[in-house]
Amino acid sequence: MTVTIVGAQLGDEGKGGVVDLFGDAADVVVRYQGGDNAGHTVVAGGEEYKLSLVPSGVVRGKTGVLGNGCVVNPETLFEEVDALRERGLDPDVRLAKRAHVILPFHRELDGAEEAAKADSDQEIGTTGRGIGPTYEDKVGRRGVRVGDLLNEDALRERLEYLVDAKRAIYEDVYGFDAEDADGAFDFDEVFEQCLAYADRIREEDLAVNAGDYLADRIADGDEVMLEGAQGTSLDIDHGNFPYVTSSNPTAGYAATGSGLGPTTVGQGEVVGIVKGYLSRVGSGPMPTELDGDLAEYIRDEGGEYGTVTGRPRRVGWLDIPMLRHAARVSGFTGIAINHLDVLAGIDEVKVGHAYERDGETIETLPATTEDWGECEPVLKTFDGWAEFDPETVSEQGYDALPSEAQAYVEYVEDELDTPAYVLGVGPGREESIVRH
Ligand code: 2SA
Ligand code: MG
Repeated sequence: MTVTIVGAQLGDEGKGGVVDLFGDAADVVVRYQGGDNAGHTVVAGGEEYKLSLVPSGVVRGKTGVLGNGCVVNPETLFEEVDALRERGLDPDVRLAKRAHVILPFHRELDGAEEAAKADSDQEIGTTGRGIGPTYEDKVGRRGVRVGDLLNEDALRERLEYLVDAKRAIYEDVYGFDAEDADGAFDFDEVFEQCLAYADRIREEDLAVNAGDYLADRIADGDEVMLEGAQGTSLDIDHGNFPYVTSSNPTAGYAATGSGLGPTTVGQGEVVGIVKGYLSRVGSGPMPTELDGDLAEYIRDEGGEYGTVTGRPRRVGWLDIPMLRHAARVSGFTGIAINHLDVLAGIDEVKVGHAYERDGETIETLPATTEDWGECEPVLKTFDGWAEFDPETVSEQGYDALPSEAQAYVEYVEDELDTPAYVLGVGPGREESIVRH
């Protein structure tokens, strides 16, 4: 059996905590897309772990697999593994041979394109991790995969073309001087760097044929959790293009990006992770966006700062059309609603129940960002709930949650026609109500 965890909004819904919670039953936790642009915070045993690449389940002693759908910066991988070891853990991580490798020039190109677009206000606000340029090279059939690192001849051949091609873009298209890029566009340096990555991948026996590996683990009776990063509205197909990431966080890609079949993924649960309000780092429309004191209050209470980049996140009310879209695209079998504690103490809690555009009421997400940007939210108001003690509520369960918060939860369940399996009432993994 599998459980797939998908962000229902714009990332930072608290997926790490839910993965960690459900991860107890899993033996293997798989990332199927994205790279070190993710920021998963896991609190366990009073310790806080911030991970951007290693699947958060490894904190609990699970096998963590970076699937073929990921883009992997080996430097980040090794740093995170080392940091976990320093804290006394023994992380078991596997790396798909089919996953593409983020190389130093990918990061440079990410920054260069953002800088080029800044003049016309077109920048995406990427994490600068080289995610987009690496996926470009994957789709352009010129990237380097983990398996190529392990074959010196293949590697040399790939890099000879790739480094030159990328240098030309960096210099001729963006107008930068490659000499200033710390060797990122120097064939010899990149090649040496890749050989060093390969040495460590070999030494630690990290590389696997991930689809086969996972199928074998399932055949052995192991449970697999598929951990999505980012969120549905950042999906390259189903998000608000172009203000998206370059991969598919939605559930369909859990199959493609892991090498398991859609029937395998579909036999299991697909859990959409919802934050009780909305946050966004980076550009793009946000019809329910808040500003002023209330925004600041929620940002501070919720610790809404990027895990990877530290950027303050924009915040807003829950956007129900966005959630209806997410539930359909990924076929949620259940949801988790996090951060109910953050909203506690606010007099009136609102949600964007629908949108209005050109006098028309719209219940789901428009297909273009321009149309979405013209939407005004149709707000629905709920009575706020008082502060509560997360520990007591977690212990005593749903009935101990303030009735106003229950009404809020049940509204979301009704709108999405999906039960809430988990309610997050505090940052700790213990501070949640598990209902199913
Ligand atoms: P990229 O770097 O190419 O993937 O950026 C493209 C867009 O995707 C957004 N994005 C994210 N949004 C929220 N959280 C993300 N992860 C980190 C976190 C972000 C951080 O968990 O806090 O630390 O800043 C994430 N990753 C990508 C990004 O903002 C662009 O809008
Ligand atoms: Mg995050």
